[in-house]
Amino acid sequence: MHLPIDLRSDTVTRAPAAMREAMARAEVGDDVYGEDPTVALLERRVAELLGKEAALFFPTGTMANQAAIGAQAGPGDEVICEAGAHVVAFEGGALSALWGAQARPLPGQRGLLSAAQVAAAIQPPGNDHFPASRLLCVENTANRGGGTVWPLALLEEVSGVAHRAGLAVHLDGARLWNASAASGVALADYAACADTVSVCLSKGLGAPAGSLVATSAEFAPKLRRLRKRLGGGLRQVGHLAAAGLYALEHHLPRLAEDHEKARRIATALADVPGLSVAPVETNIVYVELADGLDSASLLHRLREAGVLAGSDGPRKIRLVTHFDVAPEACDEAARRIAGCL
Ligand code: TLP
Repeated sequence: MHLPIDLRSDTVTRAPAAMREAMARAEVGDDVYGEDPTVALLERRVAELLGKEAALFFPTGTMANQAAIGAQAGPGDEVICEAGAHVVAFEGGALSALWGAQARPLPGQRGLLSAAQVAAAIQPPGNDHFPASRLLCVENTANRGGGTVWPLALLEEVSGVAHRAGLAVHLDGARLWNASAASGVALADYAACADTVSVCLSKGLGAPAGSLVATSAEFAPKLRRLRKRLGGGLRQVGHLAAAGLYALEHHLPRLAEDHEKARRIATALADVPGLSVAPVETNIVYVELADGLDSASLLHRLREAGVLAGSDGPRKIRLVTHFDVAPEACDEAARRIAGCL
């Protein structure tokens, strides 16, 4: 029995044997006491990569994002973001449920916002009618935008508008690694645009779990306190941190391969009647379906044909490449998709 070709997400990877060995060998301690040397090493390494003074380990990207948001926005505050942003569209309503803040979602261009849009959305101060604009959230790469990469100059411009108006900026960098691999822009240059930056080890990097938020030394204790409140204070978490360190050393340099695989799929599907393939910038391929096709039944047929894909609404499917799928499997997946229409 062949395993299906799994393109649902880059989260589906399984830790390779060498990563598991690194996890088993990790020196650990109780991280709530600040005594886990491996998590401390990972936090230092990520802070350094992102050019920040501190970084804090979280179990998930969702908790990392929400702790960063909760530390910077509260009841009655407005959080400006792109309408499809993970922080508002995919985190179970946490923004309002946990923090009492409200979202100001703006329609983006492939997940990106313009400086003029952000400037126009910031509430003028001193009027009791308006919520207080407190935080801008940006996502790089923009997942639902199509794995799009923010041009650094645009990100600087947009975050500059927010900062000058007194807002904080959070960068959801679950796939910041992919943005940097695709553009050649240093991670730290992107991170410099934001006060808090979340990154994930469990997406393209292939670790089983783990995210970090990088920020200033002054801000880190506030985040740590919220992490505890959310139940994210972990004990011998060095086992997971070891997977993260392994992933940074061995998988980070390979991300361009995932981008190449995504381009292969896009190229193979480009001329297939009934499909419209969005431009591919990193490891995410969105495909719009023509009239008469719907994603739920196509996903079902694909599953029967041994391809797992995701959907985004009734007329769009998502294919994500990762290190557990070979280039030839990507070609085969494209053939099977064309055969299922
Ligand atoms: N994204 C997942 C799904 O939740 C959609 C995926 O398969 O793409 N930020 C961004 C930009 C993300 O894409 C994700 C996960 C997260 C945050 C949340 O990370 P986790 O799943 O670790 O909570």
